[in-house]
Order: sequence, then structure tokens, then C-alpha cells
Amino acid sequence: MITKRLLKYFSLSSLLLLFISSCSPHHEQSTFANAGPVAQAQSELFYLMFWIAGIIFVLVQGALIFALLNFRRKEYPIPGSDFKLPDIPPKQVHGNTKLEILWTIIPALILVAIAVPTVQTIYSTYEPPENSDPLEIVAMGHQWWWEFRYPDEGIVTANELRVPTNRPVKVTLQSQDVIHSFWIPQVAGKKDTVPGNTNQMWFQVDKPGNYSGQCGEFCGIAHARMRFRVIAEEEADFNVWLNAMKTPPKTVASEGYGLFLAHCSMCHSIDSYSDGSYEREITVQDERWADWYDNQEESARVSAPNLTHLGIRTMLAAGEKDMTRENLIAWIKNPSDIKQGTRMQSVANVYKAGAANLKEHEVEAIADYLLSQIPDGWGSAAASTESLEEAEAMVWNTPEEHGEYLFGNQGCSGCHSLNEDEVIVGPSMYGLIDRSASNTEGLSAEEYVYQSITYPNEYIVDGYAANVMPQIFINLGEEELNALISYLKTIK
Ligand code: HEC
Ligand code: HEC
Ligand SMILES: [Cu+2]
Repeated sequence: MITKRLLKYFSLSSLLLLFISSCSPHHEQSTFANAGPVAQAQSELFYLMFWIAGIIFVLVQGALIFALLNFRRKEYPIPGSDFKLPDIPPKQVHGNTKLEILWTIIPALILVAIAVPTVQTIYSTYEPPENSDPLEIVAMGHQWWWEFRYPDEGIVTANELRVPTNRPVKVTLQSQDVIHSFWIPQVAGKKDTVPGNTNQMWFQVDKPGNYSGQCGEFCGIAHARMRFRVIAEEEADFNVWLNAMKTPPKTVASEGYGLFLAHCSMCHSIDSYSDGSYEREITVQDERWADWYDNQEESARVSAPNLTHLGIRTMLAAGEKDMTRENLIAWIKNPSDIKQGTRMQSVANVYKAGAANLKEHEVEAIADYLLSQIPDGWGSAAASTESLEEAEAMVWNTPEEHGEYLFGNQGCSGCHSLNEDEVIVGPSMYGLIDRSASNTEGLSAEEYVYQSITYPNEYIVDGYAANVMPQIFINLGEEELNALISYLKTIK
């Protein structure tokens, strides 16, 4: 009996301990370690309510205990007998207008007292202070990762939000799919991101450092894994990052680049530094989403994180892992091993059979390509130029031979088959030149193919979607483009 009772108390108190431990200000997601004015204001409101509620609790419980002890039913033993006389029933009362008015007015006053600072805080955490020159960002919730846009800078990134310290950050909150909630426990939050509706808040970080963020609204299977990281830096360091994000990486011709284009580029952009990329990304991201939303069985793309300069990111897959070569390889091989439910695996063609339909060395090549995406001149981690020299040393006997090499090396072969009627992502290249003459009025067959490679959206082949073929081959040299065309002419 006693042990059973002990056990009960023990388990109850350990549960209580568990709850209390979540209040530790040392935890990275504790709301008690305020790192900025918005968190401070929200905390003050919390403490005000806590103490008001605490005092009411003590008063009400005190009155209750006092009444229990003093007005207990008493029993009067009858001397010389086992029987006891019951207590005389107390005076029965019904209704007391004075008391009732009092206990209606007091809570009403308490509510008013709480409402005033609450409403004040709601307003003060909505709009940054006047004349404060806030940094504007858009935080977009996706199942199950975060997209961060810097509209004034024309930068798009994901899952890692870089901000300057001691400067307000104005956040426009949006969602493409379901309701999420933007929450940086030590800094500010939560506020919902609602599809079709725009919310707003601001925050400011006082000290440089990393702050953990988390989706605070249940949003599906990987909700708990929808984290992000706020990296707060002194204004000067932040500006270095801003400029770096607008600087292209040191270009390295690599096998991984072609493979990336073929298997990954329909969902992931990687060029936030190039002109017009901001507007392009917003349009394409919407199209990726619509494409998937309208045809979830067939679509080969869905909205996805922008991977520009992935090599300087510190975390992978919305905070699930550290960004290391090993983790990245594991992610590319089989994303669900790391994050169950991710649409990368359920939608991409390359995962139709489960794990990636890629050879070990191909996965490594893609990972190395992504990790080499570092702004030119960033830190000391300059990308190796080995493979570039290798590519330059190659000699082609004919343009067709050069074109054949480029067709593989630039990733065309990942999307275009050479066999009649075989569709990978784009149309087969078989018989291309013969059917091309009639496609666009005023263009010869060669001109049409040239245009298809450099400006794929000018003419969309029947039955295929725009914006799937990457719009980056305009950057190839004239010689390379001509080599590709010469090669494609031979495919029939
Ligand atoms: C069908 C669209 C799609 C394709 C194709 C695709 N991905 Fe993804 N990828 C996603 C989505 C969606 C996420 C977000 C996953 C999450 O965190 O839930 C993602 C996440 C990632 C991330 C983590 C990004 C971050 O911010 O942490 C990397 C790296 C990545 N993908 C690489 C690749 C590579 C390499 C390929 C080609 C082999 C590829 N992806 C193909 C949709 C895709
Ligand atoms: C990510 C997949 C992808 C990659 C990589 C890709 N394409 Fe395409 N391509 C497509 C899609 C989809 C279409 C059809 C839609 C359109 O017209 O843009 C297409 C259309 C074309 C067409 C017009 C075909 C026709 O039947 O009229 C040509 C030519 C072409 N691509 C050549 C190339 C070359 C050359 C490369 C490499 C330098 C390449 N593509 C890389 C997806 C891709
Ligand atoms: Cu979420």
C-alpha cells in the first residue's frame, strides 16, 4: 500500500520536474532568455499575468482552505455511547446581491487591467519603432522548411536567416501551403503564416550569435523538424554576407553541375546572385507549387529551398543536421532517412524507385558541386580549380564531339533522351532538327534550337511545362552553343 502510494508521488513529481525543466533559460528554445526588445516586451507581459494570476490563486485557495478548516462539519460524541450527534446545519442563505456585484466587478477590472498592456504589446510588436530603418524580410512557411526573401536586396535563401544586430527586422509572414507559425523563442514570436493572408511582426536581436527558430503550429508529418536558424551578426559582418550572396561562386566545371541540372534544378534554384533572379525565383516557386498542387501524381517538381551558396550554410534540411559532406551525401541518397515525409523524395523523378537512382560517385559529385557553391573570395574556403583545368585541357576533333561532351556535362542528358519517343523530363532529342523548322515562324531549324537552349521559355513544346528547363545556358559560350546544335543535328 505504502509503496504504491510512494510510487504515485514519485512519478507525479518527476513529471512535474520534467515540465519545470522546460522553463530553464539555458535551453536554446527557452522563452525566458530574452535576446531582444520584442522578447522582452512579451516576457514582461507574461510575468505581469503570471503574478496577477499567482496572487489570485493564493487568495482564492487561501479562502477555500480557511473555509474548509473552519467550517467543517463537526460531530458531537454522546458520552457513554458509540453514537455521535450530527452537526446542526448552518444557516441556509440564497443570493447576496452585494457580494455578487462585487465578484463580477473585480474580475472585470482585472481583465481590463490585463487588456491594456496586452493590446499595447500587440501593437508595439507589430510595427517596428518609428524612424528605425528596419531590414525587411519575407518569411514563407512551406511544408517543412522556411524560405527567406530579402526583397530590397534581391536575395532568396532558406532555413538560415541572417540579420544584423541592433537593427529592427520587419517580417512579412506568408505561407504557400498550410498554416505555420514563425517563432524564435529567445527573440520573438509566435505569429502564424497563413496561406492567402499576410501577417506581420518585427524583432530585433541585441547580441551576435545563433538563435534557434521553430515552426510553432502543427503543420503535418515533419512539423517538429521544421526548424530554422537565425544568425545575428554585427552590421558590418552582415553586409559582407549580403554582398557575398550577390557574388557568383568561383566557377568550377564539374560532373556534379551537370547532374544537378538534370536531377535537381527543376525544384532548386542556385543563382540568387544573377540579374533578375529574385523575380524569376518568385514566379518559378509559385509555378513549381501550382504544378504539384494541380497534379500531385504526375508532377516532377514542387517548391523547394533555394540552394544559392549552400557551401556557407551551417545546417541541412531545415535544421535537421549539420551541413557536412557526409550528411549531404546521406540526404541526396535517401532524404527520408533524415526527414520522413519530405516532398523532395516523394516528388522527384530521381527517387521514383525509393533511394536516388544515382551511382555512389554521382551522389558525391553532386554533393561536392553544392559544397563548392561559395561566394568567390568568401573566407579562405576557395573552391578547387582542378576539374576546371582538366576540362580546359580537353581537345575536340569536331564540334559534334564537343557537343556530345557538353550534352552530358551540362546536364542535358538528364532531361532529354536520344531515343525516339522516350521522355525523361523534357522531349526526346530524336529527330529534333527535322521537326524544328515549323515551330516558330521566321526561325530556321538551327535558330529554333539555339533559342530553345538559350531562352527555353520563348517557345514551350506542347505537353511540357515552362520553367522546367533551366534558363542558364545563355551563359555558355557561342562555340559551345554551336557545338551542342551541331551534335543535336546528328540525333535522328
Ligand atoms: C521534386 C522537387 C525536388 C527535387 C527534384 C530535388 N529536391 Fe532537394 N528539396 C526539395 C524539397 C521540397 C526540400 C525541402 C525538404 C525539407 O526540408 O523538408 C529539399 C531540400 C534539399 C536540400 C536541403 C536544403 C536546405 O536548405 O537545407 C538539399 C541540399 C537538396 N534538397 C538537394 C537536392 C539535390 C542534390 C537534388 C538532386 C539530386 C534535389 N535536391 C532534388 C525538393 C526537391
Ligand atoms: C531540368 C530538365 C532539363 C534540362 C537539364 C535541359 N532541358 Fe531542354 N527541355 C526541358 C523541357 C521540360 C523542355 C520542354 C519545354 C520547353 O519547351 O521549354 C525542353 C526543351 C528543349 C528543347 C526543345 C525541344 C523540342 O522538341 O522542340 C531543346 C532543343 C532542348 N530542350 C535542349 C536542351 C539542351 C541542349 C540542354 C542542355 C544544355 C537542355 N535542354 C537541358 C528540360 C530540360
Ligand atoms: Cu510548419
